[in-house]
Amino acid sequence: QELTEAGPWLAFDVRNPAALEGAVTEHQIDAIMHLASLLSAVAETQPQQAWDVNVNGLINALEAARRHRCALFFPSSIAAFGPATPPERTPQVTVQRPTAIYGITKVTGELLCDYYHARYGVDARGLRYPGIVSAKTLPGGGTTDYAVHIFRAALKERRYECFLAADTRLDLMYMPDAVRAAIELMEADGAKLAHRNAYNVTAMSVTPQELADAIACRLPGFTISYRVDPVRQAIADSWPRSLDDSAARAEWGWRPAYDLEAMVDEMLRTLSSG
Ligand code: VAH
Repeated sequence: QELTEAGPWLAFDVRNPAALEGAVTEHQIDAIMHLASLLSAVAETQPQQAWDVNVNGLINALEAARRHRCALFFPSSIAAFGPATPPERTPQVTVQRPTAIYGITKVTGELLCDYYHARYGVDARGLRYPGIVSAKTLPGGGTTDYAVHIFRAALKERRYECFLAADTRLDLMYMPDAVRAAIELMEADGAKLAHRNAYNVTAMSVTPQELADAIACRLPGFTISYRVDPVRQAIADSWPRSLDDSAARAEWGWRPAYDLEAMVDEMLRTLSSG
């Protein structure tokens, strides 16, 4: 409800090019923040639909941006890397051979955004986000969803059963940092963006056990248990354990504001206040 009261809104399917273009012209859109996507775990249950939504939806947005001279933001992901990628301090430019369909759509998206920039001059820019943790919205079908569910379970039941193994190290970012990163990238001087599609960005590299320990420090008695989901564990194991985001820091001044401790404090405070 908070979102629908925040301003004008329209519901349509991104696979419908006419509907997407109509929204752009009706509201004189000058920048498309194209976030529509099936996430990693749910995409594995329907890979053809994931391609349709994630790639054909993006092409529709890029075409609208081309025809109406809009800028475009595209959220790539650490999922755009795969098992052959160096997993520690993953470089900005390195091997990208993801093995999950979600990551394949993200690499494809990065290449399409670069193509539309080079071929048509579309001001397309992107970020390779880590797992994003939000107090405002429940996640849907992602491999890093545990990092959101754990907070609500801790407050409600003082326990959480995690679908990833205790030592599964992944990059995470608190939602306010993720939103600010997109805005700062879109407002940056385009002439300085050597890696515009898409920048590694991160805020912390965390395991489920480390996140649980940080919560337990604030909620005495909270316990975590593990029942590993082999599908999501295989996806997580194919991703980097930590990103090198030095290119984003150098080219447009990226700096995260929330580390693990600050995120846990604010997530618990926000969810406790209802
Ligand atoms: C997912 N939350 O889990 C997304 C994200 C890095 C993970 O892309 O699929």
